[in-house]
Amino acid sequence: MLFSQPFLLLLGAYCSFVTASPLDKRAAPTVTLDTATVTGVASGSVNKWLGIPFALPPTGNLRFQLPQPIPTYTTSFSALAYGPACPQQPPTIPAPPGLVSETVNYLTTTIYNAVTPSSEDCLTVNVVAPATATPGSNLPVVIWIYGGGYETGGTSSYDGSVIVNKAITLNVPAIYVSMNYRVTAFGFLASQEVKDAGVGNLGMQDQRQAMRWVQTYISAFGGDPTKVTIWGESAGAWSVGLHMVTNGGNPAGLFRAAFMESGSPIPIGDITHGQGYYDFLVAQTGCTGASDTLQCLREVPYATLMNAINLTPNVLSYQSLALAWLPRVDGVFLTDNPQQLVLQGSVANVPFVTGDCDDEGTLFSLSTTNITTDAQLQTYLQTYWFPGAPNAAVQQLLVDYPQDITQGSPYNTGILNALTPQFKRIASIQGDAAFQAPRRFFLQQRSGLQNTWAFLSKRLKLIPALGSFHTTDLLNVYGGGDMTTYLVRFVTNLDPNGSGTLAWPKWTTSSPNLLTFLDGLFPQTITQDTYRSTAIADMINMNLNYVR
Ligand SMILES: *[C@@H]1O[C@H](CO)[C@@H](O)[C@H](O)[C@H]1NC(C)=O
Ligand SMILES: CC(=O)N[C@H]1CO[C@H](CO)[C@@H](O)[C@@H]1O
Repeated sequence: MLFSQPFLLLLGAYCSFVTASPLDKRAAPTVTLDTATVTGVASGSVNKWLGIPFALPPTGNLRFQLPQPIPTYTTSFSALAYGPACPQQPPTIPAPPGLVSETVNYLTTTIYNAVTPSSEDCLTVNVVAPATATPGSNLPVVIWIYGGGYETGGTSSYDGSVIVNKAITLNVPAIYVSMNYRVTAFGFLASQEVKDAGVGNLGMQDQRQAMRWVQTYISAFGGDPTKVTIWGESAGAWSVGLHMVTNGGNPAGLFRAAFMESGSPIPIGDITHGQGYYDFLVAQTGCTGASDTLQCLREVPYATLMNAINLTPNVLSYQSLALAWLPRVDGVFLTDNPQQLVLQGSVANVPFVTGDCDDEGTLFSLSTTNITTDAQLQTYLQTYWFPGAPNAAVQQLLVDYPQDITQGSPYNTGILNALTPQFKRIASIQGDAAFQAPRRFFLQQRSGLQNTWAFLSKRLKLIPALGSFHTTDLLNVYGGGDMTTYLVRFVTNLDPNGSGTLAWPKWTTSSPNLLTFLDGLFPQTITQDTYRSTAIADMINMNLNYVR
């Protein structure tokens, strides 16, 4: 076994679900929403309401339509179990030679697999509150947005009671809300037709609708709608970044703080850049020649549509994070490339935290191990990452990220983990392109204008080939670790600091501090966000200039 016992225990803690103790004799909690009584589950120190619909089912003629609010709740119901996840596009897990089977098993059994069960009728929220909360408690609220590359993910994978229990223990009680949102083509269909119909970025609109639901209903659970933090990981953190830049940077009262784990505002091109995938679905589902192809796609059977979607690239296929399905500039939710919006100052003026894992790119580079030469890598970057970039610009990146396994990712692992001679180099490029460069860019643009904190997780560095890979910080925050402490304090006080934890100074241009999580005897330290400075500066410019 290459994995340590604590690592497996951490995984177990992450993957298991906390259920009500048999000793729990409290009566089932209820809340009143409009004229309906909603019954939840009493579980230790918390109450949970699971699977509450927050929009009409996006099925039938509401497929590929904006989420429709539920006018009023008039019929009482029980909210005892998570609703199904939205339709999932399962990733194809690559298993290049040299990858140890434990790693492959981890990837296939956890978050990188599709969440089940799933259904098109999936728009539900979950609320976890301290058992003592009542209407009028006015507790801060944290809204969780899951990741999964905008192609998978569901709320049932994340146990919010870990967060609420930590908040109770630290005497900063808070309420946790999570929402399902549509992913893959159901949430991010993109084309001229979609733009003309005004139905772009539906997954983002679902999130937004759930945020409006919180405004209307969270006080019934004991929450304060003026004290909402939005929080997400991976595609969920990218989503938080997009909520910060939409609507001219006006948060519209929906949130007062933001917490991003592996994600910041990313470079995104026009919605018509998705036309090829749209046309592919039209062709695969027999909609070619229809007078209204969008309406035709609404009417094709679910299985037919799903089979077609599953033929499109996923987050772990060759093009990896150059995603087929993702938010795009639709003129409505996004009026411009999010990074241009940042430059224009279209940013919610709220305190935020943004952080990364050290080795963000390793996982996404398992599918490109057949790239073995500089020329192939240049073609790959010009084809998928930076279309239109001149040769000289891409060649500069290859200088910035040299073919030297000791400089690649997993970082600081010397000659180890080189699955192929180019693997660590590609991992470094992809991790910076999608995560670290957008994070540093966002902080450079916004620090001094609003309170900004940043972190870097170097934990679990010894995982073969992957190092401190994308999602490893989830084990900390959903394992009730030190990051959970910082999170709940931030949600409550708009400052992650407090007694008993290492002081986390703000990120500023003169002192770009990173709270750095480490393995070993000294679990945290403060480091400076100055590594790979030339390479990341060039990457920031590539992201701004050549948008997919
Ligand atoms: C690597 O394999 C993929 C298919 O998985 C293929 O599309 C791609 O062209 C190959 N790349 C190289 C450089 O051979
Ligand atoms: C609430 C709190 O303790 N905030 C502290 C967080 O850490 C910074 C930097 O050390 C202090 O300046 C804050 O007072």
